[in-house]
Amino acid sequence: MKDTFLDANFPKTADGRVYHLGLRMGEVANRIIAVGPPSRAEDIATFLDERSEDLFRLTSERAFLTITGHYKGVPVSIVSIGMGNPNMDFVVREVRECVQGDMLMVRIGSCGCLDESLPVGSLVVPSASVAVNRNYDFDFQSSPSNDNAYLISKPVIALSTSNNAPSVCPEPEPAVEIKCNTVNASADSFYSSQGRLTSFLDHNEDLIERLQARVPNLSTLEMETFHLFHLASVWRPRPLEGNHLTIPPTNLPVDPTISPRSSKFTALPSSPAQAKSINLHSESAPAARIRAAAVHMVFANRITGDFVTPERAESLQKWAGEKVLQALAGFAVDASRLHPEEGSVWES
Ligand code: R1P
Ligand code: URA
Repeated sequence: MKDTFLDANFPKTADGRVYHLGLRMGEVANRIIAVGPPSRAEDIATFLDERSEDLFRLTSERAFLTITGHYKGVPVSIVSIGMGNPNMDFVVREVRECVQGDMLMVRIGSCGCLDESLPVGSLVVPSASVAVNRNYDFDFQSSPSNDNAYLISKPVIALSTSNNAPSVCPEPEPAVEIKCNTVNASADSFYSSQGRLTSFLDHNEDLIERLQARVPNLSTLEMETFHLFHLASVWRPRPLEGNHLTIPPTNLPVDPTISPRSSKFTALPSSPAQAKSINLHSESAPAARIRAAAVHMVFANRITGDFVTPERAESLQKWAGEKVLQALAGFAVDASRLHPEEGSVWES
């Protein structure tokens, strides 16, 4: 860590960069695709309007990658978040601090599928998700039964399925089988909490059957969607002192690697005159909100035991990426609910 951070509650550099993603206001757009690996982010970024070398790219010290550009003229960001609910937590909370107005976040992630009829290489669009967590109070060393070894939460719904939010369920095409309106389970591990058997005392031999019995319409298992849906449902705009957040003008060194280096992208406020006072919570505007959705790519079918080929995985993530970009860009959001273009990295 090379930077000086100012506030233990929500650490930021003097020029407003958040601790783990390295972003600041104006570098991430209201419409966001969240993916696991950086290669998926780069694959999807090939559909953006800009030439690759002209896109805003920021890699944080913690390896979160943010790419910001336009899709058919609409500002979008693609964020590579790594794996698991803790990483999703960093992303949702820190992006939220860096963008004014609504946040529309769609996760495109791989999953294991519990529906035998859906082959690897299919897409699933869940409308709800439950959390599956290892119960650390359970006696893993000597319990004779598996009861309560895993905690299964009640479902939280995707905000895409209600209230004028973007539909990310694409029209069916012969090339890709798609199933919508299923239920997902987000586990706190790839192995034990998804019922995979290894050499550890996990008490999970019957976990998949238990999940299927407990959760109607359960279709996919992965590791981030529940937390995205949950945070979207519990976020409320926080009144700030004086209703304004002022980004101080500093040129302090920061850790993130930002490209392109020489363009306007690195020139966010650099003189006192350019320092912006952003009105985060105007009383006249309806409260900002987070809308969340997920598209799951079936990489593993847990019933048949099949696993996707690398070629199919790559073509599927590009196909899904383009469909989600279309859905996000096509979803109308009033300009008053969007981050101001002026001073942003997507300013034309
Ligand atoms: C496990 O292999 C990872 O793959 C899935 C899981 O949620 C977990 O992050 O998602 P991604 O393909 O988006 O990483
Ligand atoms: N990602 C997961 O979390 N589980 C799978 O089975 C495949 C991808």
